[in-house]
Amino acid sequence: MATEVAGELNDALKIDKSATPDMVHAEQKHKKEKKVKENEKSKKATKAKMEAKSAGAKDSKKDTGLGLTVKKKENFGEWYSEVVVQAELIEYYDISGCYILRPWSYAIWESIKDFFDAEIKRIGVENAYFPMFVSQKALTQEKNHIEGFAPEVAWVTKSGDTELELPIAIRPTSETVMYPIFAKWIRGHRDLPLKLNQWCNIVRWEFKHPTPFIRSREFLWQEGHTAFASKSEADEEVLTILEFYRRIYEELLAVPVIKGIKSEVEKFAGGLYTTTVEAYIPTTGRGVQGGTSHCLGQNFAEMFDISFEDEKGERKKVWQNSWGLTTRTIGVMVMIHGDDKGLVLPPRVAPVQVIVIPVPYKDIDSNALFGACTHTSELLRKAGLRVKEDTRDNYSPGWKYSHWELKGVPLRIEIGPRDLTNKQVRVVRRDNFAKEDVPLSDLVSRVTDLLEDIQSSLLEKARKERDSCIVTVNTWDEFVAALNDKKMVLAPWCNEVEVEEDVKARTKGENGAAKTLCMPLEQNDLPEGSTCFASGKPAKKWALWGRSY
Ligand code: 87F
Repeated sequence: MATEVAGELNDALKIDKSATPDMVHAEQKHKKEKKVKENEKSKKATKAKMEAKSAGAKDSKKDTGLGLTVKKKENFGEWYSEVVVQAELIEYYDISGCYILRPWSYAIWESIKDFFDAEIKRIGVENAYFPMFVSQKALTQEKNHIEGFAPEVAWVTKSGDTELELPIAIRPTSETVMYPIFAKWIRGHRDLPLKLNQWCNIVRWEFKHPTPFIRSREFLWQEGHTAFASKSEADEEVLTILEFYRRIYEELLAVPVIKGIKSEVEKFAGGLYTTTVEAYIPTTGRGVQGGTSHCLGQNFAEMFDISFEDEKGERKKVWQNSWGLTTRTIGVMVMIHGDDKGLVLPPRVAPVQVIVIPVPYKDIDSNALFGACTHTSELLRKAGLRVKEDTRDNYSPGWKYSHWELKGVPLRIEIGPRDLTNKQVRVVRRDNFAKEDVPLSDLVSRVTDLLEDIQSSLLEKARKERDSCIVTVNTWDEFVAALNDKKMVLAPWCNEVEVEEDVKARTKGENGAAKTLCMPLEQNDLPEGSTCFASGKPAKKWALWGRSY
């Protein structure tokens, strides 16, 4: 199985020989220069947005916290900014591109972390922590790797008023931090495989417009770095990790993704090949890279002299992988499931799965009501659910409904005097607002079922919508039409660097150019004689194209 898939990866890599590293790097350099130019434009837009935001903060709707002032479909950018703040995921900060992750979003990150951490430990990966500072020498050791990214590296140049003798970089990723140490630790075949992961923050001084979770200058991630004696072991791990990433999106966040291989233009330049999970935001029609799992080949082993003595006493270079998943996951989930009332959280990652709200009526005995709320939440908590009671007496039940809807809690339980009499509770779903009365005797099993149903119907709904936005085309005209219709486009492709560059140039507009998102691992048959939609040359693969974040 592993070799079959590795063969598949290799096939995808059989691309035109004209894709020299120089060309790829020239393209990346061009990309960065363009970004720098965009900087000024983007700064102005941010300022205007922040001003609008503070003006908006004064209006009464926001003061009372009673909901969003914009609709998702009408102004997606504004809607997103409002949701992340009002749902208490994010607090803004006075450095552009840096955001505070509040407990509500940090808890979601912890769910992702708990899942992934357990899975990688099962396959023998160990956690470690390496410093956040990189010497200039180490950072620039592997030139291919850093060249295109150089403008995004942040440097420490001073301590107090004194210039440092040599500037020190803040890690934008840790290949160059870890690999000199790998060279020291790996001596013989018994030191392999070496499989390390770290949970940390990194800094990339992006010049594109920042967006909470999706593109920020500092973010949290995990980065895995592994070294093997053989390529086949490395190939196999690349796909194992990619499958964990797919499961994080689909099973935890209820976000459908497509697994694939990046084109030569889009892959990590320092590596051999890059695999990815790609998500799609229907409201903007943009693809979004969800996480990448790279086979680095022996490139870094060469540069950092990471070698081992094999069983025959011969010196060999190691085969390496690196893989990363960031807090962008949270932004993708918000964009896909959120609605005009705010966040919609999949139960598996919701910090609170059930909110219990007492609904007092006139001068009814509120002790009995509060007692019923406590009893209800204890029953559910004992069943392992995350439950909270909102018994604050300075807010009305209606205000609380809106508040917890805004925060995306999957289920709300309302308990009023009539429910006390009938030994039942009223349960309301966040995803479709369906209401039902549940007898206390059925509480745990019904609530558990409902949470599972919400989890699966969020994924199903998102998948249906995503699938309806994938258009298969064969010609350039069909391609352009689908792209302008905010679709992702599946097209037969010759897999040539110049052709991807040409498609980018021809689709460049206000909304950014189209690029390949990936070549899906699951490939439909390419009929005999299929030609590339863009070049007319023989097609080698189905590629997924789109505009992206
Ligand atoms: C920005 C500045 C400097 C991305 C950068 O994807 C260097 C880089 O190397 C850089 N932005 N990258 C590629 C990161 C590759 C790889 N690293 C480990 C991952 C996953 C985790």
